[in-house]
Amino acid sequence: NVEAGDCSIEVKEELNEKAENRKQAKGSGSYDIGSHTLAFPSISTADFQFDLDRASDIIVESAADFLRKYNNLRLVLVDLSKKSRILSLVKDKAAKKRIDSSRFFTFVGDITQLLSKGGLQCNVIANAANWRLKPGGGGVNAAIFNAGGEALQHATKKCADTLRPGSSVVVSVPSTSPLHQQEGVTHVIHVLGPNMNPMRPDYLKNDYTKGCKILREAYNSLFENFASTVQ
Ligand code: AR6
Repeated sequence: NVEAGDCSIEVKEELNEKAENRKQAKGSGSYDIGSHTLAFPSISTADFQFDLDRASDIIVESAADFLRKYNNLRLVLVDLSKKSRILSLVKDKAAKKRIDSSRFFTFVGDITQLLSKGGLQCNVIANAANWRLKPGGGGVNAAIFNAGGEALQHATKKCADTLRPGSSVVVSVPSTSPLHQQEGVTHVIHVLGPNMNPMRPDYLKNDYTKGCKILREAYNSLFENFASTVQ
């Protein structure tokens, strides 16, 4: 577990003891649902062109493993449109696996406006980033950096310069950021997924053996880093 000020990279330690403490906190009435909820987009399935069916299997399996390990944390997969195919695939597969829908569900909305527009409190959100952690570029990355403003850009730069595929980095969102002030977002976790788009760096040439392995690593890293934000 590497901690560097307001950043933490690749948490690997067992956090079961902390999970136990959180369970007790819940009982004592100090439970804050927002800080126990991660909202995340489907990593790699738009600009990075990863196959939706394979991605939905990985999302559901990774989420199920995570929920078994941490029993008071919530995960929410977000996409912009009611017609989102990844949302319906994940919803169906999660239902078939009988995953508790109060702890893992899908949500239609802009991940940067979940509280103000959707009434959904999620203090931690994930970003489908690029390897340079550069703002802009479209997709959810542009939306999150726009909403976070310069404060988020600076905080991100302090944490890391680059990401390798399959890894993630937690950034504490400064209280001066509109994302913090208006949406109550305290942490953004930047994640780099596998790339199946020939026009983007680290193109995997349709190698889904590698691609699936990297996507699993990306979600594991994201979810463990989320757990590490809940002390
Ligand atoms: N709120 C919620 N979900 C969104 C939003 C939003 N505001 N915007 C997009 N999505 P993508 P990738 C969904 O392309 O495939 C960037 O340019 C979208 O519908 O953002 O991992 C980076 O800089 C899809 O389901 O990420 C990288 O270079 C999901 O978010 C590259 O794209 C991910 O779509 C990463 O590509």
